[in-house]
Amino acid sequence: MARAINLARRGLYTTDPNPRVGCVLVRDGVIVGEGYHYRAGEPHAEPNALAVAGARAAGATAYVTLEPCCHQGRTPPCTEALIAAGVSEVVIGDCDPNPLVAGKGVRRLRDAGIRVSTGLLENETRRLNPGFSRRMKTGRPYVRCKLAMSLDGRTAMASGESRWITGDAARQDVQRLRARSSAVVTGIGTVLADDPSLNVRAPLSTFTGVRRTSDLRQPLRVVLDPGLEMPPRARMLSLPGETLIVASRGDDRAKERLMRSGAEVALLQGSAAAVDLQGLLDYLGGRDINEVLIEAGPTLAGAALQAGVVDELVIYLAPHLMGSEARGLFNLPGLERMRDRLDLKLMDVRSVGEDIRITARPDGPGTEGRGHQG
Ligand code: AOF
Ligand code: ZN
Repeated sequence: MARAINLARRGLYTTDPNPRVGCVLVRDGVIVGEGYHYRAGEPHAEPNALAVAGARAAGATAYVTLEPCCHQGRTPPCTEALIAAGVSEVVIGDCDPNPLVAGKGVRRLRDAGIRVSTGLLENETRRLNPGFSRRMKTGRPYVRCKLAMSLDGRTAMASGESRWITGDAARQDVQRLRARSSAVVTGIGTVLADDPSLNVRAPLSTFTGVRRTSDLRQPLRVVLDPGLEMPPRARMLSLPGETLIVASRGDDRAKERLMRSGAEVALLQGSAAAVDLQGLLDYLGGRDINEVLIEAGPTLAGAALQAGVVDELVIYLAPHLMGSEARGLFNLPGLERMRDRLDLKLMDVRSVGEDIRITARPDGPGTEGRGHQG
């Protein structure tokens, strides 16, 4: 199963909106075939592994990171392929949360006389697809919030200057976060201040497993722009990939101007100052968005954290001090007592080039029972 997980990871940047899945076929203690899902619309992990094994699949055990599908989607059901090949046992990591499959794949295999067990390396297999499982279970995406700060917790000088806080390696790491995400979300404040590109542009070698540059998808760029202030000449509008402007107030002329610049405009619930984040996640889930990356300033990052919509924080910590005039990481008004603090749980800490990357999840009141994917 560990091998199947490594295979599944080769689809990290390309399977979206499908899950990343790996499969290893073993007969008499020898691997006779292996495969993984590469792109939606192309074969799933199991048929790829079966094609390698050929006749040696008969009597083999299949280790699959996700419950084999039993429905006709863009591709035929994997359960039927495993049955036809004469596989005698299937060992599954995580159950498929897709209601078209959930549990039915296991049943179909058992009904055909195949021995089936589930839950092997379940946490690790589940971690492959935090967004896919969240969306299948709740209709909403999994949300990461990426931030870069100095050792004294600052993110921009008082002037707004912020390029660059972290070094090359950390910025390349952010490219990987973007490339695995279905959407990157920012606020109009960041667009007006920095005119960011929010695209995937690192060399192909940055993205393990991607075979051709054209297989790499540009995440949907989402700008939260309650009052529709987006400049039609913003840099991101001239780049490959789609840009979605989310407003809560409609001005037809501004809307038309933006649409002529190639943007899509959606009107969602919200006030003149902010788009409603819960509604935004429902909307993005409805568009098959699995993983969302928030790359924004302290206002949107703070609002997202306080609204309880952040599942994971990725914070790059750079070894310099920006001083007391510089701006902080989050706007979190209203915290006065120690008991008001927002607790975080550290999930991972590691060096990335000269910087340190901290992965954490909110662990405070109001975050229980939100089904974190660890
Ligand atoms: C598997 N093995 O490798 C994957 C599975 O439209 P399709 O045919 O690609 O089906 C997509 C659905 O199939 C997806 O929502 C998920 O439930 C399952 N993905 N299943 O047996 C795989 N990628
Ligand atoms: Zn399948």
